[in-house]
Amino acid sequence: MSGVVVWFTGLSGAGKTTLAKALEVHLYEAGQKVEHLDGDVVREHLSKGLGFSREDRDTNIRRIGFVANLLAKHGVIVLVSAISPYRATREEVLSQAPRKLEVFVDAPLEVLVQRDVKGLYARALRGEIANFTGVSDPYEPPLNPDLHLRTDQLSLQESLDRLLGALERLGVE
Ligand code: GGZ
Repeated sequence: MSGVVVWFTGLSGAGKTTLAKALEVHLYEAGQKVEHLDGDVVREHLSKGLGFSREDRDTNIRRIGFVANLLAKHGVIVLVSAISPYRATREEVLSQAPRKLEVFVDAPLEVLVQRDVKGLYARALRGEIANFTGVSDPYEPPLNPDLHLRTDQLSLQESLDRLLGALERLGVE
């Protein structure tokens, strides 16, 4: 049985990494083969040296997509958490996945600015970070995601339940 690519897209601080980690633990404990590719982590290794221009972001996403699709072809459930701001690039890489779930991790910008766990929004709003997604760089939301999770309205457990339901509908128990 082929694996699945679960692709979490959304702004910085929306909850992509948190959700992917929670799902990873759950699936691992259920005995599934699971891998997590996180944008932040990939940028320290496979995508080291890339910046945040459109070209560099697309290169990053194509690299992540390439690895995710390879793993998924071998039966792994691959969880990707990356802003992946450009719709066409997401669609391009996901069109090559054997099975996929596109998950839009969403919260209003005001909430993200309030959360600002890493202080990045404050710095971006002061103009100290150029091309910051949602502030000074575009984010193109999915038009028809498989799941749309409003993390300012759902608990982590509620989001996890929806993810597990969507995986079940794909035949992953
Ligand atoms: C967006 C940035 C930027 C800019 C640094 N714009 O929330 P984080 O901090 O920990 O994760 C974000 C990460 C974005 O990497 P991705 O690989 O997910 O981006 S993309 O999919 O667009 O390639 C954020 C931090 O890097 N960060 N500068 N200018 N996020």
